[in-house]
Amino acid sequence: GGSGGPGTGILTRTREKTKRPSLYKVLLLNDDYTPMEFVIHVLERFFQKNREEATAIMLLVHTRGVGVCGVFTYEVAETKVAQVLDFARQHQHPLQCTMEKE
Ligand code: TYC
Repeated sequence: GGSGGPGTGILTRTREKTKRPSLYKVLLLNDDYTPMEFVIHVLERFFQKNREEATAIMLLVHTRGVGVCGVFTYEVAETKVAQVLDFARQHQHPLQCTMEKE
């Protein structure tokens, strides 16, 4: 429905339909140098995966080249990517992480 701005005489349209936020997949990319154990640790630490889930995702990335760590709103996905890249650089691993609109 529409409503007027108070006392302005200007009519503005009020949108009542709830919009869901767009979601983004955070992806891990394979490389030849990052240790498997480090990737598992990243998945546990930043994506709340248990050891079994983390190992499965790591192996999928290792064999297929890319894999989904989780799905988040834009800001959360952006933060996760930055955290993973920072952490990998701190440990001098070339691990790559990116995001993609779902
Ligand atoms: N391919 C790496 C190795 O053999 C392991 C690895 C898995 C690296 C997943 C990155 O996103 C990755 N040590």
